Amino acid sequence: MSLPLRMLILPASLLLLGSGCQTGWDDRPVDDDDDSTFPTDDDDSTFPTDDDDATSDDDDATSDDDDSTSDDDDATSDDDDATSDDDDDSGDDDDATSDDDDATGDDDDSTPNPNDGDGDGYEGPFGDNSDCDDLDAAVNPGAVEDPSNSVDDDCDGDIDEAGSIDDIVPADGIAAGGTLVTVEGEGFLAITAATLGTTSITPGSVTDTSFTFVSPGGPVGDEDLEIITSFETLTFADAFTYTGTSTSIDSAELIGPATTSGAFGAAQGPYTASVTEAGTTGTGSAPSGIIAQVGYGTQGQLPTTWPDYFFDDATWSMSDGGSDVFSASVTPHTYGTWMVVFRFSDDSGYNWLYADTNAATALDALELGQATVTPPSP
Ligand SMILES: [Ca+2]
Ligand SMILES: [Ca+2]
Ligand SMILES: [Ca+2]
Ligand SMILES: [Ca+2]
Repeated sequence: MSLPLRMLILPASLLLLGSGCQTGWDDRPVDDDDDSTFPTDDDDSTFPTDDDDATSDDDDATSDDDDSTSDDDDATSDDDDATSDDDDDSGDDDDATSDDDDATGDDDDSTPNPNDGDGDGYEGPFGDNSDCDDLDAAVNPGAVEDPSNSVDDDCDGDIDEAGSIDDIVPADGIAAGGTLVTVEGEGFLAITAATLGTTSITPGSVTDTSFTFVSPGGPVGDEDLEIITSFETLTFADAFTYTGTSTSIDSAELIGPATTSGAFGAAQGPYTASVTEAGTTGTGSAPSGIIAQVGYGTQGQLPTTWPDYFFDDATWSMSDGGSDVFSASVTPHTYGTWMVVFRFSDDSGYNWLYADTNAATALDALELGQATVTPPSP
């Protein structure tokens, strides 16, 4: 009874195969082994090393990847094709060369750095010796110093050194905020929170010895900087001064020059400016209680509204009638054309009167000096 049933089924399956091959026998997918499991495996004996079917998997038992697509299909973890890229989906880099070929950014070849004994990414005494304990992965130059474990965790030569805030640059900025401030010290990798005054700030570009923040703005006056680390709280009193506009200085004017230029790193000027305050200036000696500074900032921006002007102290030159003249050079920190301005304070730097070339009118970007750092010749 079974024979007639098989004869009924066989013609039906042949019909099914034929329906997908409309141009005749020569154009059919090649099935060299002619077995019943076509097209999912290659088990012919004539050509054991080539994979005949149309699917992209490599079916034969040998470990080389035979098909023409660039992916490695077999189950073993080696990449069989001739190109140097690692084609399989697993995260390891299979070929024998020491480079990592896959598209992800991780280095996943299996060859460990023989000079990094504890695998923390820093080499010990047989390498560049940057790891001061190549048997302890928790100790390396990128680690955070724990001040309580009697270990030099960060390999800087000091054991259990406490954190510190040593310097803040610049130490003042406009009350509106926005000034990019750099803090220098130690132990900053362990920061968990920071505040300027009562306002929290977000440390950026954090290293063990420095971080930056953007001043959030506040009332004219001094603010403390406080940082909380995993181990301690560090406070720098009166770290940053929010500045305002002086109303007690009578007048100030930029004398000149209108423009200067120079190579990178060269001092430009000197620029000079005068300041007048009845009863204080014009005595023939440096006026008591007056601070003078020269600064530079972004082209077209005023120091009263633009947070990133860079100021340095100016020196008294002479009295001129009822006024005093100060002078200073500027050395912009990078290429480009910069606005140059003077400013004067008679209250220890809290409020400033800014000087352009026309004291009779409001501060104007068109009446500031211009210092250009010329690009290097090609
Ligand atoms: Ca190491
Ligand atoms: Ca180590
Ligand atoms: Ca240390
Ligand atoms: Ca320690």
